[in-house]
Amino acid sequence: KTERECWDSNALRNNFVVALSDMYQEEVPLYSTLVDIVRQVDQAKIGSGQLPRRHELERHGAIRLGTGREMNCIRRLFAVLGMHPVGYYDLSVMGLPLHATAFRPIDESCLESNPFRVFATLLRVDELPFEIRDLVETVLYQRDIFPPRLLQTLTRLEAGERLLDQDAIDLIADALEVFRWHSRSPTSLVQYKSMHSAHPIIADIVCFPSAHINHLTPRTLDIDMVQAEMIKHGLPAKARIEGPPRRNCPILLRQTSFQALQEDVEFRGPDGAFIPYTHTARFGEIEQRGAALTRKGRRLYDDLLALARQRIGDAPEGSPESETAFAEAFAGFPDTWSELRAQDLVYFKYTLVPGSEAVMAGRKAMSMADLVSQGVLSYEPITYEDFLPFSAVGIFMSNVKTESNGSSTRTHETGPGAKSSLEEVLGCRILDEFDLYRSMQRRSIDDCRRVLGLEQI
Ligand code: OOG
Ligand code: NI
Repeated sequence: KTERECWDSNALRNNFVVALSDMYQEEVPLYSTLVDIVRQVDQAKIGSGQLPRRHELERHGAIRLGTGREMNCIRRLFAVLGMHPVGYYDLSVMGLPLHATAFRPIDESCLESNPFRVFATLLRVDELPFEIRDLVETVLYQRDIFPPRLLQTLTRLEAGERLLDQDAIDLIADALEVFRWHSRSPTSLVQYKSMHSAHPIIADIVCFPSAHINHLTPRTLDIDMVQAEMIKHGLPAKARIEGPPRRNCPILLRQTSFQALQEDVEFRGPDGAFIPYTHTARFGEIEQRGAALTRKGRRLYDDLLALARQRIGDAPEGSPESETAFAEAFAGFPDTWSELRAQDLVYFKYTLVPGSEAVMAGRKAMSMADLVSQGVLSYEPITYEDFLPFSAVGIFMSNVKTESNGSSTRTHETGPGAKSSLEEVLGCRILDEFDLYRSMQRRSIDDCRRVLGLEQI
């Protein structure tokens, strides 16, 4: 991909995120409150310092789709915005056949420019119990959530046409339509109710005529402070922050949310007229991002999380017992950058310490350990750009009012077959997040090696 194209998609993504965030502030005023709280907390945190450049507009969103065609068109749209599917998430522990990927920029410079990501979940309709499948299919196959002009623009771009100014403006306007909330449902109240009682998420995915954004999440520098502020402002905050406990060296992702809102909606009644009802799905979330873990680090994280959960047992979420269990379990995860590096638990970006080349004195090879201990290279953790399936499930669950009788609950086929079926729907491979972090680290090492004139590090 050329520099120029990369710049274009960065500009498009940036404009799109601003427009989407504005739209969502109007749709969900509490999101606006949350953005204000985050801004105040982060400003207080850095004092007179400067926020990292990419931080100001950093957001992630989430959508839920009903058909393979929808997922495929979403992939095409996000490709134009410089966002590609990374990571496979199996969400079937929700008791529903759901799987997901995250669309995000992959190049370092694109991430730096605007790291917008969208978690996109697909309902695997074929795997639904047959009592509900027919209804779901009937409703889904009657809708088209994409404005025709948008699909035409995507086809033109894919054929190599360039985006002129008006095209870009139209593209962003049309893309917003895909994610806009509609309080009027084309579905009948009876249909809505039967889907809702099978599982509220089915009703949310199927009954509304868009891929409505269900939350938009700003990133904060201090999630504990934001959580405390949310409670102070009377927002219905989740009891516990998902992810690892607070640490010196932040890793992966910590997230919290406020509960979904009950919103006024309208469905068709028996005589075809609209009747007022309510629907609960959209919520607000915040996140704090830490370092990307290596596979080894991730295994340790997963083991400690399982250990904590086992110790917690039935203790309520957020209770002192459960917080202690978390803290004790995670004491097993090293908490200094040098130890995390020595044990190969985190990915790092290496840079040359200016003026340190003298140490080299014509050498052709030097180990990484020596280069670091002799002060030739310094390192900083690479930021985790992805999601955590357990947190995703926690967030999902905390926003579902389950009056569902669990009849749709059963186990679903998972594993490599499921991932390749999502790739087939997308029409492209899902990138592996570990590979991406590893090559970022490798590139930084190679750059240093070349400048130092070493054959090998
Ligand atoms: C997706 C939840 C996943 C996160 O931050 O982990 C997510 C959903 O509720 O549709 O956004
Ligand atoms: Ni989220």
